[in-house]
Amino acid sequence: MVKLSRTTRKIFCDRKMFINGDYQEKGTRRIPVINPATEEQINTVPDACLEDVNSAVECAYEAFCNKIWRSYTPTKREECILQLATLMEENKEELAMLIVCENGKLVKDALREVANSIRFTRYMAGWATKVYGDTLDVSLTAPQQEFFAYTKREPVGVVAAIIPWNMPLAMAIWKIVPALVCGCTVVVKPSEETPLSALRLAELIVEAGIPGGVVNVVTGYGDTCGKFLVEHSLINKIAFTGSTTTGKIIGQRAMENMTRVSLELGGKSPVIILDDADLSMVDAFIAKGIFYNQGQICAAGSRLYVARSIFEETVQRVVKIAEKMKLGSGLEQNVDLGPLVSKKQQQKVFQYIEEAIACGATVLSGGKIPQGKGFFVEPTILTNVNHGMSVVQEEVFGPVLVAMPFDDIEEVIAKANDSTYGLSASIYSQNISTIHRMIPQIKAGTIFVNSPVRTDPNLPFGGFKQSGLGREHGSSMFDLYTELKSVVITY
Ligand code: TXE
Repeated sequence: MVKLSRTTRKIFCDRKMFINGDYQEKGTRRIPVINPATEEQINTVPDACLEDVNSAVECAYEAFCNKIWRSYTPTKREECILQLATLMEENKEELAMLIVCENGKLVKDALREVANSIRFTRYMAGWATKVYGDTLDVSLTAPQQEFFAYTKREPVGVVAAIIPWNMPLAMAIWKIVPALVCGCTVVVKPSEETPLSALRLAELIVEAGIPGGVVNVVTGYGDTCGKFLVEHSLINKIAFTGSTTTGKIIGQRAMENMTRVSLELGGKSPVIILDDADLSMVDAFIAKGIFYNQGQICAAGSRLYVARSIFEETVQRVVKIAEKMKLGSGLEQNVDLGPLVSKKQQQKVFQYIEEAIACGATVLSGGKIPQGKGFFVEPTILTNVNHGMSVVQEEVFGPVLVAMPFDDIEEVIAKANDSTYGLSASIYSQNISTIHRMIPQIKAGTIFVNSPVRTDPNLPFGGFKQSGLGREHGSSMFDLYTELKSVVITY
């Protein structure tokens, strides 16, 4: 068992929200935070009321209007953000422990999430000194006049960052840091399941020299706290990651105030193994692509298509990996798969498995909820599935892989695209010509060749089709957190 360090006390004490650089709570109701491995309540956070949300938004608005943060030179902003990365580094064990306790993931994965968040923060900090516009030739004409035209980027304003529970720290960082780089102020609403790491992050943000009120955290449910935020007239931009269903509701509401919105939504990503693939690592890559983080990853490789000639062999190799996986608390050593985040998620995932079995799917491994405490689901591989089944079409968001054989490339491209989603895809082959021919035909925001899908701070990330709107990361983030102003000087 990994030892809980001195951070234990902090994890188990009840929290308030973090507004205007201080702890605040106006409402009276609280939300329990449950450890998914033990089903025990570890603490509570406020269930924000309208007054709490208004207060956070007004503080963020005030912090935007008084221009304190925007008055920091780009270099100073960069320094503060780099300092945040340093503080995260210094507190990485505590942050990881919070993630494990609220989300259930393995300690090594939580440490990796923290490390990736630090890397992302350091990368993004550099953009603070590189916000740029263009000079443009225009074809305007007027007697005796000449024109000088240019564009400049201005911060979009107050950002509402609404984030999910699967990567509680990374998702907060992916939204807060680019917004800060661009000079925006932020109200973050973490998932009601996993509010602890975002609250701790807010403290580190102030410690890093970013003025109070620039980043605020409200805790609460989606249909109250989230809704109040989305509908608030002082919010200029909503940055959301979560389900496609909720994303559509948010998108529709955002349009009522013409609030800018970016949506990073669900996925049902295909993994395509051609018959000339190098099979030496492919089984491990397939397993990692679906079982990492218990499958609770929007870009999880959840639909496996293998050329018929190598189908049996490849799938059996993945089954062997799944069968050897040890389930347990994220805090235990040598555990491969932790619990899902909540009972609700466990039940949702299990329903997909049961429904698939009832419709004729064959279970090659797993398929059950193990006895005992914790929201576990066995790593599950299903075959003999029909392409119309919900387990093939819908985002299960759990450790469930559906494996299907294919006979030719046209067929597998059509199947890969037979989805309402278009977040990511993996192709495994050694034929560079085939790969290049397939890439433009697959409708996905990110394609990895001979690797599971990963993210990189410099690599734009977002989806085609119902997987979302907009691209996070890299310089694409300027389109999310700035308004582009065109200026023409007549002389
Ligand atoms: O997601 P929601 P949930 C998928 C995954 C999962 C399913 C349900 O398939 O099984 O969604 O999970 C807030 N206005 N993903 O219910 O509802 C909510 O409080 C404003 C995929 O947790 O999308 C939380 O902070 N906000 C996904 C956030 O939205 C609202 C990651 C996400 O919640 C709201 C998570 C509303 N009306 C789940 N309703 C991915 N693709 O990464 C909810 N929220």
